[in-house]
Amino acid sequence: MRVDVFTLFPDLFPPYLEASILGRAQLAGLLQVSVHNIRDHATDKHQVTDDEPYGGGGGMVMKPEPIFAAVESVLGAPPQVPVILLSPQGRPFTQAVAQELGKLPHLALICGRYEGVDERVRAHLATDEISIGDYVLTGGELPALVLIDAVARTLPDALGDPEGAITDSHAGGLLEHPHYTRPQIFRGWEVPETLLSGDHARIERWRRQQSLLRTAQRRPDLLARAGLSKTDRKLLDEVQEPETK
Ligand code: 9D3
Repeated sequence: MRVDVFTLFPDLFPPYLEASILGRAQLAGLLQVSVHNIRDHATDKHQVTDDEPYGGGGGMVMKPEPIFAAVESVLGAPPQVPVILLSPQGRPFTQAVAQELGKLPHLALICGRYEGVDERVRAHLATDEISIGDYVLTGGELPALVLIDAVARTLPDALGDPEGAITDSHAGGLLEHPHYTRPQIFRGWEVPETLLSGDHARIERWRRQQSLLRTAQRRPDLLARAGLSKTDRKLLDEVQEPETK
């Protein structure tokens, strides 16, 4: 999969993209991320990329020309790949969206800064607009990294762990069960006895039960959409407090 990122802050990308799973996916040729500086496509002598909003008001707006020039110089005019604008007004990013984007061979990401980008970018260059959640960030760069990370994890073989992508939290629709490693007792806090039993059926049952309980307590919205089997319902009823049901 190929991803072209367009930003005023290209230096923010390499350290994260080169580390860990994303770095490995790129070295393995599964993922190729190219980062392009929008400022390189500003045509005036001072390489200006923002300007005051028509109609007045505070803040600055990203000019359309450098963004169109940057995207079209890399991808042609009009671009033949999906062009995603990261913006607070976009559709919510979810695991389902990550999986949908993971099927594409190539996509482009435009990161906004300042108060926003000129509406003509949204209307005539972007083919999609995505937000990563309802909180205010400084620009689209962190959202772009979040999107790349989540999409890369959906690529076959990207995790070097064939089960990783399936058992990931959210991929299965429920929160994960608790995890423990050595030591067996840390500051007097013990690992649940079931996990030490060696009884794999019992361990799986306990994990499923914990997963259901956590989801019920913390994310009832997820539980409602998970479609519990009769067995799941019984497991949950066994551990749930009557007043939380
Ligand atoms: C101070 C300006 N804001 C008025 C409430 C509007 C605003 C403009 C630009 C708020 C944030 C930003 C920069 N954010 C993004 O470009 C962005 C973003 C985000 O802030 N939250 C979640 N997802 C995204 S995707 C892009």
